[in-house]
Amino acid sequence: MDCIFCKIIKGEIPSKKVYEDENLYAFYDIEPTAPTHVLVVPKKHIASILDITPDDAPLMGKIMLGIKKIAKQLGLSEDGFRVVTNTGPYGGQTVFHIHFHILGGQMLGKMG
Ligand code: D5M
Repeated sequence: MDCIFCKIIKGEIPSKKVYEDENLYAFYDIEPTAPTHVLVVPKKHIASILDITPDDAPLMGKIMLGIKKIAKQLGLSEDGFRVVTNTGPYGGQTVFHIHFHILGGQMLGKMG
């Protein structure tokens, strides 16, 4: 499959890895929009939120627990951070492998 995040997970494209376990891979965003900007992706290829099935519910929980662990690892848990999943064209999604942006390291503005 021609998916850039699948290639990153497999190590075929280099990335700055932050965290990995059997289900998740996290790495620094190549185009950061905050002082700390990390992407958390499931190793399973799911294109977007619209493609999640009921079978993926346990995985979604593991992603949230992973985000908590990674945010702590990055030193973001005290001041807080933002988690964003862009979906489809209006959401600004550019990579169609579901991913969760962790944004932190400064006071973030309101979203619109
Ligand atoms: O977010 C897709 C994000 O993926 C965007 O912020 C850039 C980032 N990106 C794209 N290619 C790479 C590589 N090779 N390494 C790290 N980060 C990357 P979206 O929500 O789909 O717009």
